[in-house]
Amino acid sequence: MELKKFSAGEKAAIKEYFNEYGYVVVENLLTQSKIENFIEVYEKIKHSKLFVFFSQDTHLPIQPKLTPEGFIENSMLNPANLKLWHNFSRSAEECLVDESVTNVLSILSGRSSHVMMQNMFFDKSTGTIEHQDHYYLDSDPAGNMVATWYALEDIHKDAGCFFVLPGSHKAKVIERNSGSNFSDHDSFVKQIRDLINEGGYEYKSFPLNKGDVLFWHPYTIHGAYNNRDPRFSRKSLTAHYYPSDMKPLYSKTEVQTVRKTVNPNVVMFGSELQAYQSNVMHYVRAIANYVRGKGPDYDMRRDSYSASTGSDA
Ligand SMILES: O=C(O)CCC(=O)C(=O)O
Ligand SMILES: [Fe+2]
Repeated sequence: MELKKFSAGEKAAIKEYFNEYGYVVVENLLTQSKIENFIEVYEKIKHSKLFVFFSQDTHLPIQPKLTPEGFIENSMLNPANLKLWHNFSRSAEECLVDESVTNVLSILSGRSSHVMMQNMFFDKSTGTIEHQDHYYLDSDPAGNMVATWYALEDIHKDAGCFFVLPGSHKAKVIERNSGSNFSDHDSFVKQIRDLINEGGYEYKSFPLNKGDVLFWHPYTIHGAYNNRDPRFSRKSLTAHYYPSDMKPLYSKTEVQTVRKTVNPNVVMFGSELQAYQSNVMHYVRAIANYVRGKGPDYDMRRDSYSASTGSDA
C-alpha cells in the first residue's frame, strides 16, 4: 500500500485521515535547519564521557554506548530536559515545538495551545514493542492526547522503522491498573498481542523522509521494528501533547507545574528548576544503581519479550 503523506495546508484532509486511521503523516514539516542544528550538537555530545541520560527503552540512567557504526544503542527519554547540556536540550526543544508541528496539533485537537508531557530521541531503532500510549500516558478526559514522531534523516526501510496498525484506535483500549506503577506491564503486552490477533490489523511501516512528521492517537497500536542493517540509524524525535484546557491522566498532583518553551503555544512539564534537578538525579541514580546492581522497572524492547507479534518485515 502506498505511503500517504499530506502537506501542511490540507487541513480538512489531515483531520479526516487521522480520525479514520488513527494516524497521519505530514511531509516536509519540520524546518531543516533546526534538524541540522540538533544533529550537529548531538554528534559532539555522544562522545562525551560525562554525558548521562535516562534510557527510555530500558528505563535506567546510563552513559552512551556506541555501536561500531557510531550510533547510540539506547533511546533517550526527555532529551529536552537535559538542562546541564544546554545546547543539546535547547536544540531538541526547538525541533519538538516547531510552529509548523503545533499548527497540525491544533488541526487535530481543535485547540490553540498544548502541554508537552514528554519527549524521546532515538539514534538507532530499539525495536519498540506494540503498544497503545494510553497505558503509559494520556489526557484527562482520555483519548485527546496527540503523539508526534519526527524523522530527522531519510529513514531506510531496514533501519527498524516505526510502525502503526491503522484503525486500531477504534478497537478496545487496554487500561493500566493505575495504582500498579506498571507492575501489570507484562499482562498489558499480552493483551495487546491478543487484540492484534483478534483484529487482524495491517502493520504499516514508515520509512519517512527527513522533516516528515507522523501524528497518532493515544489508542492507536504502534511500535518499531528491530534494526536489520547496522549501517542504518533511525534518527528521530517523538513527543506527546495534550490540549491546555485538559489535565494529564494518571497525575498524582492536582496542578501541573509547567515551563515556557520557545513557542508561545506550547508549555512543557516541569519547571526550569525541576528539569535541572532531574538531570542531576540521573547522575545520582546511575551511581546508586551501579553500587546496588539494580535493573530496570520495565522494558520496551521487543527482544525482551519471547513471542512478539508481527513479522520483522
Ligand atoms: O520510536 C519508537 O520506537 C517508539 C516511540 C513511541 O512509541 C512513542 O513515542 O510513543
Ligand atoms: Fe508509543
